[in-house]
Amino acid sequence: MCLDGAGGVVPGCFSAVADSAGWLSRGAGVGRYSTLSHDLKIAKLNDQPDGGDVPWSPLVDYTIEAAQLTVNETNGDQICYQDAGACADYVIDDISGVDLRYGRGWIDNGYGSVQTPLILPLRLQYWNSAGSFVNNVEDNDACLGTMVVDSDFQLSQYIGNLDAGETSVAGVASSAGYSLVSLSAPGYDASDNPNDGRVTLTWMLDTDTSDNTPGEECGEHWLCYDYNGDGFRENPSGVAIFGGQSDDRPVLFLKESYR
Ligand SMILES: [Ca+2]
Ligand SMILES: [Ca+2]
Ligand SMILES: [Ca+2]
Repeated sequence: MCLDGAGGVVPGCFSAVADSAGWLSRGAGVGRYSTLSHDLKIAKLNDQPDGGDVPWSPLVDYTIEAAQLTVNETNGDQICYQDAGACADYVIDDISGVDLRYGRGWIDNGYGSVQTPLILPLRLQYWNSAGSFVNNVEDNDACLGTMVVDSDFQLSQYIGNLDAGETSVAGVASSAGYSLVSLSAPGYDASDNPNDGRVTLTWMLDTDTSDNTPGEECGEHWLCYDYNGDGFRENPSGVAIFGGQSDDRPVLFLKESYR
């Protein structure tokens, strides 16, 4: 919703923060001004993507206002940054090279045997110009790509004979646009019954809910999404189902493979 459809940007889409700005030194004709910390945040204004959320590349101006750059010396002199003979804003114009996308994480549900590890694909997606979520193959776990690590996952909502501790995240393998999250085989309990049942795997993108909108499970992370359409965003999650298997009956499990 950042694009207004007329070449402009919707108010509230951008917010900028600059801290620790000030003069490092001033001398005869030369001043060094520093903004040590500054960031630009682009808000997801809507929980479901629309035509204004297609990939786009903004041109950004970075402005230090004239008032910040004006110094009143004790001897009455006034020093400022000048443009065309008058105190002026200092502007770095049309900064480009940023590609903005409306993203979400997506974990597929999976079904497998209690005897084998179960792999759930986690997709790093964005909303494309055709109005679909697609895997972001440029998010490839390299450089500034999204880091997917096993300690960020949580297992909860155990159902059936599958109990806490009977399966765990055994590993994560990341590729361009997706990761494969492997859950260990639950096996059998002490009575030799299969630990069959289901568990919810959640990618915990927002572990501090204190700064979220009330009712929102996941606030500021760009890959959170309103999966159930209730107006609040959640962490990505999927359900792993482990099936029991009788000894006298062949069972086939369908698996997807990725290359
Ligand atoms: Ca059990
Ligand atoms: Ca938060
Ligand atoms: Ca929701």
